[in-house]
Amino acid sequence: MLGKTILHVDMDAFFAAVEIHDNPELKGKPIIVGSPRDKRGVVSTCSYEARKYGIHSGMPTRTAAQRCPNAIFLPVRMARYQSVSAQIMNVFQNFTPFVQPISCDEAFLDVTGSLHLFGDGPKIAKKIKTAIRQETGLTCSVGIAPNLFLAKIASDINKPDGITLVPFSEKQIPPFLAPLPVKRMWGAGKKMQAILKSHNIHTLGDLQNADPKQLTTWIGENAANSFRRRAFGIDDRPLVTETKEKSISNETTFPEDQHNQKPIEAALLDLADKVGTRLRKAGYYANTAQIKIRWTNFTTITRQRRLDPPACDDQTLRETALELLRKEGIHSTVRLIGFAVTGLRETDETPQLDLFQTSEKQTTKKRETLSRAVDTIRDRFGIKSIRRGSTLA
Ligand code: TTP
Ligand code: MG
Repeated sequence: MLGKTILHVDMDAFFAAVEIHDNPELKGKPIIVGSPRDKRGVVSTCSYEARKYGIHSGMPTRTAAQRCPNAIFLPVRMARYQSVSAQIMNVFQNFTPFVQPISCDEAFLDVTGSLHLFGDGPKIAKKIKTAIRQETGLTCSVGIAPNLFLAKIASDINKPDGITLVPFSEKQIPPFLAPLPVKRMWGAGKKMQAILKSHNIHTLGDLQNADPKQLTTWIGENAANSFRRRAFGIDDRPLVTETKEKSISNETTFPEDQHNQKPIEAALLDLADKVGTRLRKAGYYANTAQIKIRWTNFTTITRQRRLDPPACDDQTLRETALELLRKEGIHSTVRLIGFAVTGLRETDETPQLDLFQTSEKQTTKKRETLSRAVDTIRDRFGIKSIRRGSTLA
């Protein structure tokens, strides 16, 4: 089983669907959004009814008009589509902060950390579809997969208004991909497709079975390697979120999966210390502390808590880390443990608090002074020179 759950969400016939939503009389008709029918220019997109005539994005509108004389041509209203796009992106944020917008109507979502909140991939996909429909009146299609490439391929398979779940077991992925035509693959431009076709490679299955050496002589080493990897569904690119929130994290994988509380807690406290030292060196305070646990079956969870007031001292970080771990409980064997602080800021001032110095704030100030003293000693004598008893366990 593979570890991440990635969704690719893509709106159906986006510009055309917005036009139909705004003018329901257009429903069920061949709608073309783009240049006027008698001018030079191309189709931006068209409704699924128009696609039956072979019309598609990028086709000259004059050709489209010939293929479907009673199509309705509408101009592009970009401002309107952009405002719908913003609504969609907002919906995504309700399900995960890890969103990578690809264009105005599609995005990747890493929902791995949201599974415990909303259910498995297909459940989240349904919830997102419902939320988008409620918010915008429009439909979208969703691909669910363990990586970006597979999710993107999948969202296209049951379009429109569909959900496609890619198998998550490594064995089942190549047979799932095998029947798909090569053109479904990113980077397989017209020229590349023609070369592959001339060597009888039409599907991803053909690519899987192709002799790597021969493939290299046909399309070059780089393309051959990357196409083969993709044909087998391999893709380890990370999702790149647009607004990268500042965070500091550390994690550790146990040499052997752990079930005992003591060593797991000791490892977590070590991580909290390391993160704390880096946090203070960077000159930040954090308003959120987060633990990450990867269980033996590779499912990964995160649990977080707000730090109020924002803190950077070891004791607060250690206490919060332990509290989060104990609350979750070690109900399975642990493969990896991690600790992170997010919501970093340069000051611990909070508007409400600074009206009067609260006792919590005085406590964290004292702890901070102590932690900074420890940092000075560690800087001179090394990280192991000064440790708390519980970490030694
Ligand atoms: P797509 O998601 O590629 O297409 P679509 O949403 O219209 O249809 P599908 O159901 O197949 O996803 O593109 C999103 C929007 O981007 C599309 O509605 C119009 C615009 N667009 C162009 O303006 N020109 C183009 O060549 C393409 C491909 C899209
Ligand atoms: Mg689309």
